[in-house]
Amino acid sequence: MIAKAKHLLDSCLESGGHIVVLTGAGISAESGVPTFRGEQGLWRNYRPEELATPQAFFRDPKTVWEWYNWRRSLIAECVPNAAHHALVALEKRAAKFTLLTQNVDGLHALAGSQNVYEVHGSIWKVRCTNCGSEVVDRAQPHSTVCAGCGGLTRPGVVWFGEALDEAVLGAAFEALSSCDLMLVIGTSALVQPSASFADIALARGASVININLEENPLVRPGILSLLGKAGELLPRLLG
Ligand code: BV8
Repeated sequence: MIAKAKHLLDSCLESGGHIVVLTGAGISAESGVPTFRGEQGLWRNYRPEELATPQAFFRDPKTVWEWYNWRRSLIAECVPNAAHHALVALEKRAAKFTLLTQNVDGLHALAGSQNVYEVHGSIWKVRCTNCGSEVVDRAQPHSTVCAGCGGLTRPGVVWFGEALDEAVLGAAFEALSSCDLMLVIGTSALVQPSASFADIALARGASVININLEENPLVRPGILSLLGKAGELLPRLLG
């Protein structure tokens, strides 16, 4: 299977095709960042879907900020792994390359990836719920009071039930509309609209390679799936 995937990748690189990559929490797992649906995904008996919502935040901003500050302090200690670095090398070799990530940890940019779209926002961004100002702030823990207007601040991420940033989603659809090869890496492919990106690429006639530790809904005919760790498979795929 990996030989077939390698052939698809090498042909796309040789023909100057557009490679679009979608990553999920699984690509950061080997860096020590807990995945959403793995056993570490639970936090003090809460489930992410219960905390990562505007309702949960406005009902109990203190608890939600505690969860984000815990994640920020944990992610601050994490460094990019071989999978992140492999994508940096791939971007340098590709004629056209777009990286869409569901992750909010910032590890792709830290590794050196350039054309990155954080479709679910960034845990390092903080937005005021009153004046809307948004800053990148790595202070630990982050103050919940806006420096500008004194309003309540929230993490600059997209919660369940919230629309993705229009410009970012537009850029993602734009990239998918000209995609020749799509790599989907480390995602349970359950969260919409990212979970539908592979189908958009297929409809456009692109080839799709799914790299994940375990089976996900993308393990199906028409998609080439490689099951295993991204940190091991990606470096092998890129030779
Ligand atoms: C929206 C930011 C509309 C916060 C996150 C259509 C159909 C059904 C449902 C919906 C739909 N449209 C909307 C919904 C509702 C919802 C949704 O999809 N719900 C799901 C649960 C059914 N979607 C939304 O609400 C989205 N908004 O569509 O808006 C709209 C329009 C107009 C007006 C209003 C609304 C917004 C979704 C964004 C939610 N925010 N994160 C934060 O991070 O704190 S989602 C969250 O899940 C993370 O971003 C995470 O990345 C994402 C997806 O999870 P994964 O990345 O896949 O992570 P997971 O743990 O699940 O899986 C990891 C995988 O890696 C596993 O499979 C594992 O096997 C593998 N793995 C582990 N280790 C490795 C590995 N693989 C390789 N190597 C390894 N070493």
